[in-house]
Amino acid sequence: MSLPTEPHELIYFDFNAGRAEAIRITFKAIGMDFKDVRIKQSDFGAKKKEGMYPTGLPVLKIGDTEYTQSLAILRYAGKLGQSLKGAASKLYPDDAKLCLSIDQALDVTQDLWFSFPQDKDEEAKKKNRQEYMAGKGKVFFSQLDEILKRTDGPFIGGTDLSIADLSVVFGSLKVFEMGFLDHVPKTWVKDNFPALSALEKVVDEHPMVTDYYKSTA
Ligand SMILES: N[C@@H](CCC(=O)N[C@@H](CS)C(=O)NCC(=O)O)C(=O)O
Repeated sequence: MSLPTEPHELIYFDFNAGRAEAIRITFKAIGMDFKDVRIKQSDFGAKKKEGMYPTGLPVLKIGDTEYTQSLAILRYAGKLGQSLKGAASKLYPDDAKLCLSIDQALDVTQDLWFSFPQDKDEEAKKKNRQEYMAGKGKVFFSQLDEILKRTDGPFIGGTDLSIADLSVVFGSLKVFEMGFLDHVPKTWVKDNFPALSALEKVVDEHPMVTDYYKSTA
């Protein structure tokens, strides 16, 4: 199967983490031509008021059709790579059991963010985030840690980098580490789940990731 030739446009915020970064890296790794559209946070509110992006970003436009849901888009990118040769073919492997762990990790992160406290009141936000990270949030991280430790590693699927590693690292770990989350220490993951921090290091050093950042420098 060859890669699609219809124009692909991936729309997200202008930062190198969050829900679209794993998709950007996967598209690059499989050689998929796409337009990387980055919206400034300050412009987003006006676009929402116009009725755009009602369920948030990222959005993948293929031709005139808009697709939402970051993990569906990420799996699409991973599946496109399956027919290629080498490491790109293993990003979303054709192996049901391996994909059970990969998909489990992806869905755990979706639950983590779905429940993450977002109160307008700063005191309530602080209290709820601290409680969350000591309770349910920690349970989600424990699940990720357990999934990672199912194999001898270094990746979630064992020896090969997958879309789950990219998503866990860029969609979750970096978001903590970059200090986007008020009232949660940047070092929270490192302090509580060193194995996940070690995953971040091997992902950062993987040629697919370093090649991607070289290409965008
Ligand atoms: N389940 C959706 C959630 C999308 C989502 O909430 N995106 C955030 C950014 S990471 C957003 O756009 N929030 C602003 C909004 O929804 O208006 C997905 O995974 O794509």
